[in-house]
Amino acid sequence: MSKTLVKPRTKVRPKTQRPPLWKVILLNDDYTPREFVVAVLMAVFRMSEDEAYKVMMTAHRRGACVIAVYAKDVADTKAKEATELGKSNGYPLYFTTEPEQ
Ligand code: TYC
Repeated sequence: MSKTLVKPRTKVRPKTQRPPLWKVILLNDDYTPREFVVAVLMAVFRMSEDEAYKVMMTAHRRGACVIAVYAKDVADTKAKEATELGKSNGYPLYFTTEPEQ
């Protein structure tokens, strides 16, 4: 009697867990110059000047603007770095983070 070998046709594909995303939020204030906010957005968040200007004006008009989403450690690091840039130049510019949804 011959034994039939049956090869499994399905592959086990473990689901890769995507890290939860965190938003970086820019808050408006009355003292930081507009050009400085634009420069920080370009330097830390790699925005074009046009993009940075639009984001800055949204925060200026509405009080806050979501800039981007990243993994938590990246979001925290960028928010801290951008806030520090303001602080070291004597401005109260502030970036915060919060989980998406
Ligand atoms: N409101 C500031 C001004 O009039 C400019 C500004 C915009 C500051 C956005 C912070 O997140 C900000 N000089």
